[in-house]
Amino acid sequence: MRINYTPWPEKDAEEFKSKGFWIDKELTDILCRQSGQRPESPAIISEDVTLSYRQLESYSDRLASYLSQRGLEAGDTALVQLPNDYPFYVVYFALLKLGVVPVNALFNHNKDELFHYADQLRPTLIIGDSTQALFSDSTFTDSLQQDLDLSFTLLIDGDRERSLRDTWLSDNDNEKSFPERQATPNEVAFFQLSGGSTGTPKLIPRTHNDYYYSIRQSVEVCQWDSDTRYLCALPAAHNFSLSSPGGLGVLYAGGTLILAKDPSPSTCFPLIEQHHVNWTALVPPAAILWLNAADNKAALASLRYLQVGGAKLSANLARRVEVELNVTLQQVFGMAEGLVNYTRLNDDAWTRHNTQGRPMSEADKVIVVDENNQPVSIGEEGLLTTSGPYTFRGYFNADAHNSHAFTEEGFYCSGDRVIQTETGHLIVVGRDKDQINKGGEKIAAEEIENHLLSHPDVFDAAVVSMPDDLLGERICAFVIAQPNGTTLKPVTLNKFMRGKHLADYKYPDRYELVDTFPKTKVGKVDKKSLRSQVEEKLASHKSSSRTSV
Ligand code: AMP
Ligand code: DBH
Repeated sequence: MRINYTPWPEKDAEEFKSKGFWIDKELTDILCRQSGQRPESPAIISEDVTLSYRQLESYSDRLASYLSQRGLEAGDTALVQLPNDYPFYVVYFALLKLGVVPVNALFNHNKDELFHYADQLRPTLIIGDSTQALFSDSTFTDSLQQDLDLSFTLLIDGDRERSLRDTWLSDNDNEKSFPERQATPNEVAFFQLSGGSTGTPKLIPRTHNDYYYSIRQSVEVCQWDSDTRYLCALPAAHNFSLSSPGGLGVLYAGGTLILAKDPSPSTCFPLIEQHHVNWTALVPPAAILWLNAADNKAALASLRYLQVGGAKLSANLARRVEVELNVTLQQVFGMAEGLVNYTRLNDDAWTRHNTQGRPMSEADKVIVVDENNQPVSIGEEGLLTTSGPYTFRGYFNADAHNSHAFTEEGFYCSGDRVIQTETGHLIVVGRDKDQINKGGEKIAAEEIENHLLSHPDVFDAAVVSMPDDLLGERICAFVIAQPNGTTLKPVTLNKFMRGKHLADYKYPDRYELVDTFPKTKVGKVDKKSLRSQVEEKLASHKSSSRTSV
């Protein structure tokens, strides 16, 4: 099956090739070049396992051969959910080698998200990890298979079927017995996930050519090489930690990728010390936890650069990160849809602390526009629109949404409110999309509202962000009960929502039961006003608890 996606116009594609942005190679080239150049160098360290480039290549060959024997072939799709452990990359490369196109769910995604992805992609194959809650009991995968009429599920350490780990650990003379196929660098390599702002999570088709360019260019901007020792503490599948430059960037550069199960100081500090990590990436709340782990900073002696992105970092925290952790900060403002901005390693302190970086490529086009799609001046606030050699042209199977996610010129409207400086750096000042950014985790308000509306006693629901010292934002759900819905209480709603099996970060942190919603002039729910309402409540609560102490 050929996966349907919106390609770049022929003219643009030709330009990207002639300028050397697209090199007509598949992402498997990342591993192939290094397993040739430095076969015995350590590629991945995860707990007590160290894989060399040669091993990573041969493990993924063996897995690809096994999957091919089981009937998988180019054009099939897969739903994968794996934690931060080396099998994530073995599976990633094995599927690329076969031309099987996966979506990699984040490991905090729950049943609801996985059902949605599977529903959209109709995967031939599901791969999970039996040590993770969802895949530890077979009822979930059985129901997924039955409901969606999917083929089969494989587990890293399964007992029901041959465990996947055995396929690559067994000494197999016939390591590479899957069909050679013609490279298709303009086709979709895998689907990235969007935080989204609509009712259903959206899938982002990423082609070999575009994604490979974003990785190579990221490596260039960050000046990574074989001495880079990068700690991946955010979920491996996230666009930030996969490609900015992330796990794939280290492998491209020939460095060493060290995997952490989570970004807490207690997990990461010993790994940094033990493996002489010199780069890592965090979201702002994790950076705050690192700042607070004051007693153990000697462990960070080898760390030179700390990337922070996914959500806005305040200038004050930016300064503290550099001073207190003794690192150079790199702000990263990216999106799974494409465009990634970095502060440069030699940017001055003001730029590093106050901006979210500038586009990584000379070929990125960024136009900041007003509500009528007219460009605003440098220094003025507006909406970010962008196009370029690694910014996608359409969500998968979402024509209606695509028709307003892009301008007529094919620029993606990211929904971010930004100011562009004289130097081309961007300062993120707000958001025009109906989304909550809870410390880097994006939540589409509409998705949560739809779940609330399915409660029989809920008449209407409006979900907005509320400020939070650690996470930046949390979720507040304003709810109007049905006229006769007498017993509606926050605890009831909370219990009801938990039954929806959503990713943990999506549950509202606060419920406000109200009689009406404020409306804008055109009769829409005035979310700005709801945000101020809850903000005021929180502020007065804070000051009253302060006076009562
Ligand atoms: P997604 O589309 O789910 O990949 O999320 C990308 C969005 O995350 C961007 O459009 C921004 O809204 C937000 N984001 C990412 N990095 C930053 C950052 N450094 N500062 C502020 N917002 C960010
Ligand atoms: O938040 C993001 O999606 C993000 C942040 C930093 C991203 O996709 C990226 C870098 O590539």
